[in-house]
Amino acid sequence: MAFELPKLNYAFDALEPNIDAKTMEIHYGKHHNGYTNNLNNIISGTENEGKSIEEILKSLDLNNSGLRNNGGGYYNHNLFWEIMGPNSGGNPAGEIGESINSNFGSFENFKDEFSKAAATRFGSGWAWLCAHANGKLEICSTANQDNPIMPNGCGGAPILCLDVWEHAYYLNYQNRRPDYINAFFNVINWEEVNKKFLK
Ligand code: MN3
Repeated sequence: MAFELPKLNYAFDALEPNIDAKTMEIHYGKHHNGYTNNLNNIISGTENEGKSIEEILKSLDLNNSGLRNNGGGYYNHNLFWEIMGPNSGGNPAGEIGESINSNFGSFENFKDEFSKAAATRFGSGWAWLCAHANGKLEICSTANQDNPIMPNGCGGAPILCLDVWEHAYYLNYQNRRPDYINAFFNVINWEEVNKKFLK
C-alpha cells in the first residue's frame, strides 16, 4: 500500500486572509504531493514498504537523506493541514488549554515561546508543540523536514506544528515571517490539537 496525499478538510481559500488560497494550492498540490510521490518511490521494494509512516520515521537512518526529507515532508504536512481550519484560532479550551496554562504559565507565554521557536529557526524548518508521556508539553524546532519522532527529535508526540519554509508564506508575506506566525494563531484548530493531546 502506497502512501496517499490525505484529503484536505477545507477549501484552499478557507484560511484566508491568514493563509492565501494560492499558497495552499501550491503547498498542498505541489510540495506535499511531491513528498508523497518521492516517499513512495523511495520505499518501493524496500523493507519499509507496508510500514506506517511513524514506524519508518522512528527507526530512520538519518544518513538516508531521501527518506529523511520526503518521509518527514509527508508526515509533517499531514499534521499541519489537520491542526488548521476555518473559524478557528482564539484561546484553546479543554484539557489542552489547561495543560498549556500549567506548562507555560499562560496562553500568552506559550504563544510567545512558540512564536520565538518559529521565528528563530534559521532557514527552512518547523516549530512544534509536543506532548511527553508524563503529560509535560515541550516546544521545539527542527531543520528542513526533520521532526520530533525521528531519532534526533525531542521524543515527544507532536500535537501542533508550523511550517516556516519560505514556500509556506512567501507569496503573501514575502520576508515577513513574524506576520505569518501571528496569522497562524488565527487558524489553529484547537479542538483537533486537544484530540491529539488526549491520545
Ligand atoms: Mn511545507
